[in-house]
Amino acid sequence: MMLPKQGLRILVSGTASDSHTWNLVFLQLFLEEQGHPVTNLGPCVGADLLAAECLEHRPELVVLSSVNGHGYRDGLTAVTRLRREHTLDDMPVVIGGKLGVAGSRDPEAAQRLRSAGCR
Ligand code: B12
Repeated sequence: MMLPKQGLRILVSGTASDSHTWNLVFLQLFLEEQGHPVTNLGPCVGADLLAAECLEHRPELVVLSSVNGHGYRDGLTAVTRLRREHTLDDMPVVIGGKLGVAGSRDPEAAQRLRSAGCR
């Protein structure tokens, strides 16, 4: 894929219940190394704060990261809240890390996240 010269303006964020930070730092450094300017909101970001920051920064991509095992539940709440902001309809939201505690992929959970507005 050809990237725009300036890269994408990316907002990286932890999820509401997740206090882990190195995942966020790693993602920020990795994305910056690829040429993308990154705003990192840090850990424990609730859905309303995330929406407010997205309205202010207007990122071209939101990267949600969770590793504490509540990524599915927190992510669903976050993306559902973001999709209430119709001026952000074009803003892609992705989520990754560890979305549950089972240690295996859950295709149904992934599908529910996509249906709620993740890509
Ligand atoms: C360090 C650590 C902590 C530190 C965090 C310090 C800090 N400031 O961040 C402390 C001690 C505070 C901590 C606390 C807890 N932890 Co902890 N922690 C870890 C540990 C050992 C390392 C995590 C880390 O920093 N990794 C380094 C980063 C760079 O890698 P990463 O986190 O894996 O992130 C990468 C990938 O996940 C991926 N990724 C992440 N997000 C995204 C997003 C996208 C879109 C993509 C593509 C990729 C991606 O890319 C990242 C970079 O490579 C892991 C175990 C392990 N070895 O992974 C447990 C672990 C994550 N912790 C765990 C748990 C349960 C907790 C607690 C809930 C424990 C408790 N009962 O209190 C609390 C969290 C409380 C909360 N409210 O969130 C569990 C999670 C279980 C699960 N998901 O199934 C783990 C896996 C340990 C375990 N095996 O049980 N923890």
